[in-house]
Amino acid sequence: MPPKYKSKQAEDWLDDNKTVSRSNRRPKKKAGDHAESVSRDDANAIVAEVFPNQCRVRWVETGEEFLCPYRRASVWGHSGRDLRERAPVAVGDWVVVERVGLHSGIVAAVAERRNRLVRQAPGRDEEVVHVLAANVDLLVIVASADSPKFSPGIVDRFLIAAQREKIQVALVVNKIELCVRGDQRAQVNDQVNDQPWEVYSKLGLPVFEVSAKRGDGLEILVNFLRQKVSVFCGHSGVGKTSLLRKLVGDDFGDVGEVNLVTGKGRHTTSSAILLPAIKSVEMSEGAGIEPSLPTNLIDTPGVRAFSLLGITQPELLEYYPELNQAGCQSQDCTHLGEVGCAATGFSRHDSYRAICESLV
Ligand SMILES: Nc1nc2c(ncn2[C@@H]2O[C@H](COP(=O)(O)OP(=O)(O)O)[C@@H](O)[C@H]2O)c(=O)[nH]1
Ligand SMILES: [Mg+2]
Ligand SMILES: [Zn+2]
Repeated sequence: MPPKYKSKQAEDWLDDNKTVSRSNRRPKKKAGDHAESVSRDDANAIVAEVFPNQCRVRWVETGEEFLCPYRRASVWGHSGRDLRERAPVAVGDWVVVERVGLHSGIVAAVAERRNRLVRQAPGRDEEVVHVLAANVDLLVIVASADSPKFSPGIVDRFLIAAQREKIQVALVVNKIELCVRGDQRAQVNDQVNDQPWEVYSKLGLPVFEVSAKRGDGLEILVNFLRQKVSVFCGHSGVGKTSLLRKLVGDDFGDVGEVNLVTGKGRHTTSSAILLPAIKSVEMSEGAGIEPSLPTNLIDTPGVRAFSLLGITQPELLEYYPELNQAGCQSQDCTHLGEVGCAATGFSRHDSYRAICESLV
């Protein structure tokens, strides 16, 4: 049964008024009220997409997918976390599905999570969060070399959020074919400037320069993604979906526009979606080793940033080690306009200042 949407206008059902009021009526959790978490080994399916009151799950054994409702009472609050989550399951959650008939079932329990990527739910009070994805191995921050111009600000927001959750990060710079190569720049400028993303390699991040359009760098990237669960994030228009199409193969429909199960238009602009696993046959080609884990990729349309809730200015500064090593006059320089600050002019200084200002 396809998901039914009550409001055509609501771009994001998770944020519409009906959902808000419904969840407000949810009885407050009492101590000991949490549903029991199960172990990951007991789970038999993974959540691929979340809808109101139901989700698309992928059966681990067969890879078969179907929509199933979740029993709110048994899955809600399973994690016993500090912040309220606006949906009881998230993409990437391992779940126990009780089969009902051949092609349906009910989510009866959710396994304990390893980690989660969280954004603040728009239009909701501060304590309600949207878990965009759970149990991820890698956050792939996608940016473009040009169109839109490379922006450290958005990269840093994703980077810091992932590092706080101890999730490994990689930076993918797409549309590399639009970029003037170093030797050509030298002719124009008489001086080779660093690309604005080179600071991230210096910080120890794996950086991949690719072109979804021409195919440059995709083989190296897919090798890196092998057997991991990776979430692709970044500014809209940088080419996430185009890249994922190339990596997974073209047969998965219009991600971000069309629901894979129903073929109907998606009514959400900000929910994650787990793509079909990259087939092990393709993955093992040439390598000669049969991988034991599938390569799972998650697309995120319309997510601008993750929540940096609770981060303080000194903590933020820890993510900018190069500013602290700039050689400012004062050892305790916050790099926010002090006399004798040497950090101005660093490529990530503006991004640091902007995030700082948004914390106040
Ligand atoms: N020149 C160039 N354009 C690209 C490349 N990859 C994607 N695009 C274009 O960038 C636009 C946005 O791509 P899309 O995949 O929808 O971006 P998303 O919003 O990040 O998912 C589309 O017009 C793509 O054709 C690339 O490698 N080079
Ligand atoms: Mg997209
Ligand atoms: Zn300074």
